Amino acid sequence: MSVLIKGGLVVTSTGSYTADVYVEGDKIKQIGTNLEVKADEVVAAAGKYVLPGAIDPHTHLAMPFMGTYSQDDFESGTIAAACGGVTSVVDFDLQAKGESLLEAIERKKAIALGKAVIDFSFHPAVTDPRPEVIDELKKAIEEYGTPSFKVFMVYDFRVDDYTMIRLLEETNKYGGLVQVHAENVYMIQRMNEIFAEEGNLSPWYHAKSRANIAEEEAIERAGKMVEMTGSRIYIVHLSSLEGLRKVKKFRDRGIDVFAETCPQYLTLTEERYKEPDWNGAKYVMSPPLRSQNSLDELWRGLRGGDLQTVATDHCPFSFKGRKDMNGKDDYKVIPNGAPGIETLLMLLHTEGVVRGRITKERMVDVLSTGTARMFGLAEKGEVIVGKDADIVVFDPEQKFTITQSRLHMNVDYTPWEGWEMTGMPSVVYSRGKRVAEWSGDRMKFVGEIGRGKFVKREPFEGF
Ligand code: DUC
Ligand code: ZN
Ligand code: ZN
Repeated sequence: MSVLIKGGLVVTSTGSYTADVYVEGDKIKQIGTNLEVKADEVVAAAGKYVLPGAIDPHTHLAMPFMGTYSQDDFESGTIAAACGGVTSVVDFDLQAKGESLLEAIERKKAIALGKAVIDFSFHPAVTDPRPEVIDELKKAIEEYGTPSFKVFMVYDFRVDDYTMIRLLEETNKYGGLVQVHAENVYMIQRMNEIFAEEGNLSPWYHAKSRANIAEEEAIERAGKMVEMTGSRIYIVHLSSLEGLRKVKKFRDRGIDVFAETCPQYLTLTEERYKEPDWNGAKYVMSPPLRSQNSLDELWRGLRGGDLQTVATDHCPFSFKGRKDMNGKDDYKVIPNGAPGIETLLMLLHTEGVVRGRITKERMVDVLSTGTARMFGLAEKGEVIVGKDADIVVFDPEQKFTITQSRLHMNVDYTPWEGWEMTGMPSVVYSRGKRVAEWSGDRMKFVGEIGRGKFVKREPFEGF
């Protein structure tokens, strides 16, 4: 199978130029002007962008959480991803008690293989840090192809600071990267007690119980552990102005604190928690949505390079049946998470590029090229000869109104219902195969269930 994409604007993280892109099999084979090659499929791309497929390095597919499961599995979740222009996901793989990292990886692989429509990898999430698990990190980095490891500073499955220090030491030795959900669990616990005594239990108090200071403190502590060990760390879903200031402070001193943010923190504010009739529950995620000040500062951090990636934290629970499964009386029992895997690229383009907050080249960096480099996805993230043909032919003028019924995620709402988008994928390729295309007023999945493969990633090489 071969594809010739003719006359599009190839967007890279450092610049853009008009060219033809020729794909043969899984790979990008040639890039040039007026290429004289025959292809099975020819795409006229004048006026369109040729982008590397987005990589979502933060998803929770088919994950057990808060007494239920995140609702998208590897089939519905990756179909939605493909329809949004996401061509790889790196999903969190929560280690169960007593499991080795390899067992956790093989268990989740069995769940994903035969279902995923795009390529995938995993970040093992260390929840049971037995000495033999710490010893296993080297193998996970060098042999299993999973060089990044998630730890939580909150939730029942959190790790303590000693464990984080040990993980930082080991990953530093072998080329690994620790990713951290940074919130101070005791500050949150105390705020929960105070709000319970006051009878303040609506979704608004979810946000107030997980105040900016809880994120700020945890980042400070994590950063100090990095300073102590000389290692590096990646803060997932950074949400607050105060958290970003901490990240900057470390980075200005040459300490490798990297950070990701998510579309929800770049586009929505805590005002959403005030929506009536339990609607605020739709936005109950951790960390919570913040104020406009934080939102504005996150865009500046993205533009200036203090934030290196944008990911979704896709963890969907339907409004009816899941967000209310434990009643409507207490924010603490609402399953935490929101859908977003399908709306990543369109939101970054509309809210970022069209509104002049970032360039299209920076968008490519934070969604694809930088993400591939951060997480060792050596074959992904750039439209250059030799890489996997994970390509989005993107129409920067195409309008789309975000509407739940036109999306593919297995959930009954989207936080961006009614938002007007400018710029949508025309065609999406995953390793040279068409997986999604624009069709009338929405994206249509045209790929093959189960074609996605597990990708072994390379050790961290610096960023
Ligand atoms: N936060 C969420 O909102 N959902 C999944 C896990 C997390 O950390
Ligand atoms: Zn998290
Ligand atoms: Zn998450």
